[in-house]
Amino acid sequence: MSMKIPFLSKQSKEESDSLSEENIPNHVAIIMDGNGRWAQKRGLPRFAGHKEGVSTVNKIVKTAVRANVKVLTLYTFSTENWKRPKQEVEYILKLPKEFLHVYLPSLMENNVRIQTIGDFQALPDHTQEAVSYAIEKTKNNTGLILNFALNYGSRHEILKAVKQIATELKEENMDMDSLDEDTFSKYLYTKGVSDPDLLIRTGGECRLSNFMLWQLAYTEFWFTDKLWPEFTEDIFYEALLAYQQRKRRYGGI
Ligand code: V0D
Repeated sequence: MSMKIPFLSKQSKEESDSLSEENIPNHVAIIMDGNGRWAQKRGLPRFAGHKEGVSTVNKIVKTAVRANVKVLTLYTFSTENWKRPKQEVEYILKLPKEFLHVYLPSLMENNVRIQTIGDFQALPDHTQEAVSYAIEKTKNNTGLILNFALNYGSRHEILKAVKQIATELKEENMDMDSLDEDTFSKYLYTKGVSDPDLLIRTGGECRLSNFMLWQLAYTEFWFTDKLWPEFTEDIFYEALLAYQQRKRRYGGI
């Protein structure tokens, strides 16, 4: 007579293939790569990919709300993106206004609060105005924090913190002994929000590209070849499931 040895059975405890309501990552950060390539593959201009990417943002925000994620950080524009052709940069910097014109009402309905990280003042006035309006409008919402990384670069963020701290030390507003990791974190754009639990990068590259270097120290990484405009609710669930399976795995040791 044969008997299955429980701890060798196929359905081991880390293999559960359905998403649990427990252990949803608090904070998910996404590098939304592959928009230009998506368009070029179809013989379309790159901006068509960015436009399609905007509608994917809307879908994934809704999924994050439904999954009860607390913070969703999206890498929309890096400090390196200024090096792209002028026309492409100009197009991209109009997307926040376009996005908000279409989706702000549904963000309000979903109780979503908009925030940003990055060098906001260096963005064109029209971009700042559209985003500031949405931040103000959603500031009392208590649901998902939708955090757009706009003109964000992590080394710049860290250097800015170091310079501010150095000034405070020099002016004797801080003493060196009180400077620890928690204090340092308060000088970053992300002050007040927890570190990401899960980082997703679409578009097939497996690198951080100057994104949240300090904040990602303990984060689970999940990469997919899917291009951002092809990213769906199902793929998002797949990433959440992978996260939960990893958690269960070392929860078991
Ligand atoms: C282009 C894929 C939404 C990534 C998504 C300015 C590249 C579409 C926003 C947005 C961008 C930002 C702030 C806000 C509301 C919406 C956005 C940029 C690029 C860079 F308050 N999509 N999106 N911003 N893309």
